[in-house]
Amino acid sequence: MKVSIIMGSTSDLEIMSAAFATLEQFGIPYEKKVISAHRAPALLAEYASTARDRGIDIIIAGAGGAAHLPGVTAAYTTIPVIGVPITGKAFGAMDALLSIVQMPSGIPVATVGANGAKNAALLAVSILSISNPELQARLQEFRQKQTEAIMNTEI
Ligand code: RP5
Repeated sequence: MKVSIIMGSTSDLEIMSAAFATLEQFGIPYEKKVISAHRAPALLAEYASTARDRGIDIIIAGAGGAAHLPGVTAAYTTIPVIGVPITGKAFGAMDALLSIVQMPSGIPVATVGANGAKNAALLAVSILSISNPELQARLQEFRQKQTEAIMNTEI
């Protein structure tokens, strides 16, 4: 069981580090890498097409702007890809959001909200928990604590 977290640039690192923290919280091993679909297309093709054989179960891909990283990644592998639209300089996160969520038919990318790296990791945990009762219990416990935190909140 292993997750891959990739991003288009080191400028995405701050946002994407929320995914590292969440996977660590659940004790899920992950690898992380900066790979650009347009600056290093051959590297991405090699990385994504060998991901399954390297033991990766899910790829989380964060990118801003034209944000083709998650889509190109998904085209090179049949393991689930979760896309994280990152806020850019010109249009907020709308350009990244639309280019990730609007994948043409045949190659899906599960898309979370703008800068939603934590939710991407939680979705990965949820998918992995389908065949992992221990992880299922940890996720249930996380939800319970979250609920209690709300219930105990006083303002
Ligand atoms: C995308 O372009 C990256 O994912 C990043 O969000 C955006 C800007 O990249 P830099 O110009 O900061 O490297 O490829």
